[in-house]
Amino acid sequence: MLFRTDTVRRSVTMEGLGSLADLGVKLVAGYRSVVLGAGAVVAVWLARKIITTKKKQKLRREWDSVGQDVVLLHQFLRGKYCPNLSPFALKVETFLRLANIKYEVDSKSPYGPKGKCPWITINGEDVADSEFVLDNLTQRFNINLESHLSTQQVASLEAVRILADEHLFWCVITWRYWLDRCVIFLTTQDLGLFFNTFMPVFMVPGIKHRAKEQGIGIHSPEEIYQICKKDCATLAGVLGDNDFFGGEKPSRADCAVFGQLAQLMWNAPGTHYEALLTNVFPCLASYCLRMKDTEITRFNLTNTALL
Ligand SMILES: N[C@@H](CCC(=O)N[C@@H](CS)C(=O)NCC(=O)O)C(=O)O
Repeated sequence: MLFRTDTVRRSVTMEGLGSLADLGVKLVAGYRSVVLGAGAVVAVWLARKIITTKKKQKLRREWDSVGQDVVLLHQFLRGKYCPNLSPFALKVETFLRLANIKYEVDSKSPYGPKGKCPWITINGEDVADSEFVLDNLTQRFNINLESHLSTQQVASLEAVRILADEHLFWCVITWRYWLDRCVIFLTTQDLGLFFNTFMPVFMVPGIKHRAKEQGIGIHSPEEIYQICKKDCATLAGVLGDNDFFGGEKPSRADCAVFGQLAQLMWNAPGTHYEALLTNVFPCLASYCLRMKDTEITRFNLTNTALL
């Protein structure tokens, strides 16, 4: 009995030791694979970090190579009929031309530090948001496109600029990307098969969501059109008999208004939105052509509307 009990006890102890050893082996193996897995994750993360840093350094060298006091304007690719699908990019480019500032265009990195297009690099400094860009350049190059205007006129033009940049803009993009599902817009660009196919897939829900958040998206398509029409009526009223919003010469506000109106004039062909300029408020269509002929020539477009 004693012998048997002893054997059983011993075999129980041996078994216990065996499974403990198994457990230990399993733990070590598990620990090893966790360490290996974590190591792999860190290695991939590091490799990505190094590649991105190297890429950024290469881009930075490219951006800096444009030279001292030359603006590098980061924006989307040229359109077929209008220099840019972004009204804010066209605003900045118009300003650069009006102010006679040397610049080059980069379309490889259109989204800047604030995640929006356009932005600029000048003398190694990045500036994002069209208004901050214009402020920066105005100060840096001592530009004054408003020397012929009174303080009151400049203030009124700022209100006009806000109407264009912050209100008319929403009508245009809500119609372009959500209501029209990018259809007409894509005919005005050379974006290639991928974007032609997938742009509506992400833009329609994306802009619908943003338009609802902003407020314009709660209205019906007809109401949105009427809001756009009222904006155009206001702009036509402010323009009156003048050649430009700045009077006899284009001012800083003209850059913004032109950027927005150009989207209706050249990026909505054959639509009731284009007709707002060409039929309903022809003074705005003439204004766009005048702006184009004044400073916005010689763009390298694939079509001829702005050549
Ligand atoms: N307030 C900005 C607006 C710029 C802006 O909204 N850009 C649009 C293109 S027209 C953009 O980058 N959208 C991309 C996004 O919002 O994700 C400016 O004046 O530059």
